Amino acid sequence: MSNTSLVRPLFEGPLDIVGDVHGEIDALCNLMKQLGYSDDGLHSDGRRLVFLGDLTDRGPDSPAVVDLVERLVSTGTAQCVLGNHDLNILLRHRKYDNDWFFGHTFLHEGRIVPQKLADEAIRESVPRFFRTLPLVLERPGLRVVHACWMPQMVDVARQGSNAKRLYNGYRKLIDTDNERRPLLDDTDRDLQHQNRNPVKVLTSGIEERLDSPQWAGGRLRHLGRVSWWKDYEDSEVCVFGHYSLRPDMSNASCRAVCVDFGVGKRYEERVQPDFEGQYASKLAALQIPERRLVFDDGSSRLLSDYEASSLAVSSTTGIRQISNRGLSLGSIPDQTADWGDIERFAYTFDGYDHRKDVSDCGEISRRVQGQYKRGGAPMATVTDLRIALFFEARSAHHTGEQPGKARMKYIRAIVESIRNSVEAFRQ
Ligand SMILES: [Mn+2]
Repeated sequence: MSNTSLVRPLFEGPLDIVGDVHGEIDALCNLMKQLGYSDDGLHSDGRRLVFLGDLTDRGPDSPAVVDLVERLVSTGTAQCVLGNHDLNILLRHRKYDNDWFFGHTFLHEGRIVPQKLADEAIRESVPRFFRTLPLVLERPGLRVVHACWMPQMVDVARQGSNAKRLYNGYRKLIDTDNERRPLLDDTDRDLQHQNRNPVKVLTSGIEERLDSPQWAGGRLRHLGRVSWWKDYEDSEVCVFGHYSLRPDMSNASCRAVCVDFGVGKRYEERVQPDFEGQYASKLAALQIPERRLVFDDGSSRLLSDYEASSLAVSSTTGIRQISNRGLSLGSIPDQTADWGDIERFAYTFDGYDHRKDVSDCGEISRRVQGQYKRGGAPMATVTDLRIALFFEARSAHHTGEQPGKARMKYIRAIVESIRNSVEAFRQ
């Protein structure tokens, strides 16, 4: 039986999680090629595509993007969550940049934006596909949502199976509440509709009243987006889109990673007088477990160490990772712990994922050992201490022997130094 909840299981195995496409079919085809997918969305290494939603609007060919993604999803080679633009089409809400769906040309600052317009058949088929999309995908250690993870809202969505019905139900409820509170102004009412409706929160995030209104998306806005990821501290990594970052930026907090690098702004780039075919905006995919961002122009970069430490699963062992920031005293083995406990803890930080290669880890390990021999307590960064500990676990694994008495003394000294650092950090 197929799962119809709005919160569904995410694919297992290695993934390429693609940011907002916004009708940019060429960028999507290029990105799929860069990632090594066939036109049918198949990958020789068994990797799979996951789309973060916002497939449509702004770009030249929204129908082609929906067509492609629908084909991949229906054959089970890809998954996709619903974005706010997709939601608007599902609800048939006409917005500034979804004229194409209603068969009208898109005018931006007085200029026609070239777009494939929908006909009656497309106006039937696109919402029919969007109706089948979940709001959230999840697996142990990893979450996927278009805009914002908020546990209470995810719990509500878990009980629902129809995003349109859930949206309309909350819309009515909030309207009724607002009517009972005549002192609310329009901005208050908008805030209620944004922040209390689970479908709105998951697809477009939480918002707050702005001190001074700002012009965005063709209208004056009194609400601004809240950077919810700065307070996101769950151990599960959350991958999301929606926030249109500059490609050289990363807003990733400790455990939340945004994969939207503004390809939805290409229609504006194309009409710049000095435009010569080189886009500043990019379409990206986040590779899991590699933690590499791959862009449609073929460039790529690894998330920085700080971001990397947030990622869920070790690429060597598949064991769930705990970032330095996520270390609690309770998660660090105490003096009575045996090798088994310490080994388990050692594997919560994959040294190979944090350094270029094995010899790098060996170098760090030798440095930490040198300090231990000189002074008893190794003094190093928590990252280096954990790399040294990971190195011990790998050495024991390769020799097939548990560390001897002297070795255990050294290993316990590393663990104690980690504990001391975390304790000092907490004060
Ligand atoms: Mn969006």
